[in-house]
Formats: sequence, C-alpha cells, structure tokens
Amino acid sequence: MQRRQFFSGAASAVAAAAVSPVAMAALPEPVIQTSADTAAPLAPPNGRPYQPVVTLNGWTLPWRMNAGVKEFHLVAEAVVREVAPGFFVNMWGYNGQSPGPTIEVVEGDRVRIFVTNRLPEATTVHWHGQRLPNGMDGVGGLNQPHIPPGKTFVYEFDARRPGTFMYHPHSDEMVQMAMGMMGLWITHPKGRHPQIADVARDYAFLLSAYAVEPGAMTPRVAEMTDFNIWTFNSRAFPAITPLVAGLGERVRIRVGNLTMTNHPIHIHGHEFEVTGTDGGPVPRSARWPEVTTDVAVGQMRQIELIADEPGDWAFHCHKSHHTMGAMGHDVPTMIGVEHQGLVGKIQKIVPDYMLMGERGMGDMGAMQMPLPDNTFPMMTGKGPFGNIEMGGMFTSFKVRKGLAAQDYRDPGWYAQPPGTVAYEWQGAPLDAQAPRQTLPGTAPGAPSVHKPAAGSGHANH
Ligand SMILES: [Cu+2]
Repeated sequence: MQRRQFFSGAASAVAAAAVSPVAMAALPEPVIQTSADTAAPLAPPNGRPYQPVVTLNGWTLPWRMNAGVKEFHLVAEAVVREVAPGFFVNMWGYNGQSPGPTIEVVEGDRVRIFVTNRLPEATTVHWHGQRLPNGMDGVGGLNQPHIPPGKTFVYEFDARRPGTFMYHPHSDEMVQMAMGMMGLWITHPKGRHPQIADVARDYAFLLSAYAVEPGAMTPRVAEMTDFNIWTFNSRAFPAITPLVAGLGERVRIRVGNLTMTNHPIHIHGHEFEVTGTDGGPVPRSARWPEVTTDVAVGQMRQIELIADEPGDWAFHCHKSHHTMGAMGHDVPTMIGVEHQGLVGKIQKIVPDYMLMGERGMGDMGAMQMPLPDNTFPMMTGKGPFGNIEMGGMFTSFKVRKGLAAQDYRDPGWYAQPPGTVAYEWQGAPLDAQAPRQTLPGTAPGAPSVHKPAAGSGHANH
C-alpha cells in the first residue's frame, strides 16, 4: 500500500511537469467493478449501434465519446477476485476485477485507451489479434517503452476488422498473466456482414487457470503445468453463471484461452459451428458441425448454435481434471485396494489419514471434509437429482421456451416431461451366479479372430 502511494505520488509530480494541465484534466474517470457477478449487457448509449455481448461473470467497460473518439480508461492494479463462494485469490487485473472488463467497439471506430499502471512493476497492454500501427501493439521494449508504475500511457487506433480479440500485458508476461491480467475485446461489425449472423444472445468469456495452494491466497506464478484452479473468467463451478437461451434462438459463444494448456470446450444436446477465430469470421464454406472444439493457448473460438433442445445441458471443458475444484494431483489411486482393516494402524502414524477412493471418488461430492481456510471443494454443486460432482470449468446451458429477450436470469432446474428421465430397472435383478453369454472367439484361451496371417507383416495387436 505504501509502495503504491509512493509510486502514484511520485508519478503525479512527474506527470504534472511533463503533461499540460489540460491533458491531465482530460483523463477519463476510471470505472471500477466491485462485483464478480455477470453484469447486464451494456447497451451502447452513443456511437454506431450493435448487439452487446454478455461476459460470463464479467462486465463491459463504459466509454466516453470525445469528438468522435471512443475513450476507455483501463487501470492495471492488484485486485481480490472471489473465484468461488468464500474462496478469494490475490490477483492482478484491471478496474477492480480479473479478468479485466470487456471492451466493445464497432468496426471503423477510432478508439483511445488510457492505461494507468497501479501495479508495483512496469506493464504494457498488447491488443491480441488487432490490425493496428506497430507502435500500438504493446510489446514492451519492441514497440514501446514499458509503462512504469504510476504512469498512464495512451493507445490509439482504428478498430479495423470485426471479431473477438483479447488483451493482456507483454511486459513480465509470465508473472502478470499467471496473476490474471487479461481481458476480452469485441469488435462488432458495422451493418450487415456476409459471414456474421445476427444472434439473439452473444456470450463471451476467457479460460483462465491458477496454481493456488489450499489455504494460500496468491497464485504460484512460476508454475508451468500443475495448475489446480480451472476457471471460466476466473470463476469456478458452481459459481459460474449459467448460459440461458430461449427455445429456437441462435446463440453465439466466444471463448478465449490465455491459460498454459488447451481446453476442448464441449456442449451437450446440440451441435455448433466455429464461426470465427481471433483471425476473423470463418467463411461459411469452411465450417463443419462439432460438439467439442479445442481452444488452444492464445486462441479464441467463436461458436454458434440453434438452442432447439429444451433442458439443462452441461457445457464444460472436456479434460476431466479441469472440471474439478481445488485438488492436489498427487492423490494415489485407491480403486480396488481393500484397506478397511488398515485405517486404524495408518492413523497411528498419520493421524489425519482417511479412507478415500476405494470405490472411486464420486462420494467426495457429498463428503464433508475439513478444508483449509480459503479453498473450495474438489467436487461440488447440487442438482435436482443429487450432487453434480464437478468443479472448475463447468456450467450449464439452459434452454427454455418463452424466455424474454432480455431475460438472463437463471430459470432454475429444468422440469423433464414425464417418462423422459433415465430410471431404475424394476424387473428381475441380474443373477450374479448365472452363466454369462460369451461371444465366440473371445473366451479365455480361444484363438483370436483377428490373428494376422503368418508373414502378413502386420504388427500384432
Ligand atoms: Cu480444460
């Protein structure tokens, strides 16, 4: 705190000498967000019209129109982000949150971004995916001087092509991105665009991951592979807002990845097409149906679908470790290990030892385990049928008939029509002692039906 005050005090003294009072007075007031909830879409109060996005557990930065230029003010600063209820992480971000606010502009807009550095070290902002003058690209040392603590730099360029982009520092990147410095940038098309459809709902979020020891509050910034906090926009299930859609609506979901690994993003009950990347819209002739798309590091994928199946559909990263809450990855596999009589003996050596994982780990969703301060359970979330046993990069896509256009509230659990839910077999139980039907050729000792002919050259399977 003292360090920050020192820097801002020193900075204003220096700045006052270097910049005219008129320019200082012209700095737009920064807007700060104190909530990690999903903000309502920001309808543009001026400038070219567009359909705003909804940033999951995020918000859009308001701007000031100044003689036809859209002026934004980003403040790089230390923040505390509530990643899950009661689980707080010390991060670096922008304007009170991490990720920073989404910036929404329209193709052709002249944009001026003031970046004030309230971090204890230098930073810059790189505008990932944008066409812009070289000196505005934000790579510290290469395109511009690093922004020292306490200083404000100005970036200015035209938003030349529509699409979904990101922003992040290009100054001590390893530390600053591990601490959460990132944000989304949406350039909406001006007027109709042949490759960009009108959609009823347009969602956006970043994938982010952190290494936070249970009980700690600050990410381990040198970690390269063993992350334990997997998030959509720095929120972990069940704290991630569900995506809602009216039955039959066309929905766009924009996903950017600034973690250290790839994430296959998967939706249930629907197919989608990738309609754009950070390189721009994908030509219609180059699209194909998918239910999972891999979002690699430093990539953005924009998917679109018709929400024509009512229900609560899972929407998640398909790496199953990424749909877990805080966990250690050095847990031994105990499946099949009979250690019932051993617990007492082991507890004499390790008093906190508990029997776990003998029959799989699904029971952990119900287990009331003592947790260290400031963490959250590995498997959590309650659904209408019991524990959901998930965490991390998981939420739901809720499709409902008759949802009002501007209604983004959680509609609650889907009521399945009678007779459409998987049910328990009520007939005669399987007799465990009865002989099983065996397919010819697969009984132990039977000759393999796939045995390669001698000399065929095929490797044996
Ligand atoms: Cu993942």
